[in-house]
Amino acid sequence: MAWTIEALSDIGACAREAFHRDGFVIIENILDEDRIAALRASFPRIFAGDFDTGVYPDEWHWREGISLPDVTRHMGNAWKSDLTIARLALSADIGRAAAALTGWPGIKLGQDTIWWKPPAAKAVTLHQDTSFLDFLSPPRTVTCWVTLDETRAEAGTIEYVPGSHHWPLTPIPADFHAPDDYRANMRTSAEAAGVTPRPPVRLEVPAGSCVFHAGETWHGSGPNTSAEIQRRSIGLHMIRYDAVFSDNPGGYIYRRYQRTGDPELDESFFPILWSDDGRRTPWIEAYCENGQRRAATGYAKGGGSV
Ligand SMILES: O=C(O)CCC(=O)C(=O)O
Repeated sequence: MAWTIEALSDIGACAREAFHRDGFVIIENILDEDRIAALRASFPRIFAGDFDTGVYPDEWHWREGISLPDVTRHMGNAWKSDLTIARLALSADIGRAAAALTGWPGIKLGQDTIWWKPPAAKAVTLHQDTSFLDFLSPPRTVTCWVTLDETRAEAGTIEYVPGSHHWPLTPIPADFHAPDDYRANMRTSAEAAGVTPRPPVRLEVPAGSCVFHAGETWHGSGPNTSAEIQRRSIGLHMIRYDAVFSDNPGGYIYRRYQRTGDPELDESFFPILWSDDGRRTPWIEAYCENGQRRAATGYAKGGGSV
């Protein structure tokens, strides 16, 4: 089964207000020790190419013995490869919380991202996720970023510029990994918009916490300057369940899954996590157990399988 996450079952007005005011909201302690340990155990396995399902993730940056030791390790759509990650990434409660914060009627998983920033690993440039989504209509996303270590400023935690979700959208950054100055694009954008950016908030929370951020919010992370703190996290990028492919070019992962002449984002690749009309992709629960996506006959109400 995908995980039930009690701490996310009731998103209140305060959380919604913070999300819309600042562009992000922090919710601490959503995962217990066993789940944190299980997810951490997946990291060395998947980066070594040991996949539960035998299926490669959609993106795989960093391999032992081949890649530079000081860049942030990064993988996209590891839920297709690792069933522990799938149990988190396909949780109905994460989808429901995303819907409660955004006001969207239903939520699909667009992609997960696995982030592993060991000591001495370099920065991830500040950016807006929505810049990458021109190929979707509407081009909107919301992210749940889950911590697997206690996050610390000096260990390259994620950081947010409060209120920056109201700034104009900028193009995809050219220097995503290991930029010379990871805040430079953000400052240039603020200047162009005629705003003085508020100081970035560096997230310092216990392992097993999460932060939801709007796709328009400027965020990224500095270098891990600590001697021995690992920074492992999982970002779940979600989209509206009624989003379709636009006619604009691009979409280097998502577009691979477009059927010819059909703008729909097929649930086989973009499962519905939760919707206010009771739709949830039926194969999710069985997939989380046995790694098989079998055709099912109908929608499961409230997150069960049929
Ligand atoms: O973990 C990081 O350093 C960056 C995370 C990020 O950009 C995201 O999940 O959208």
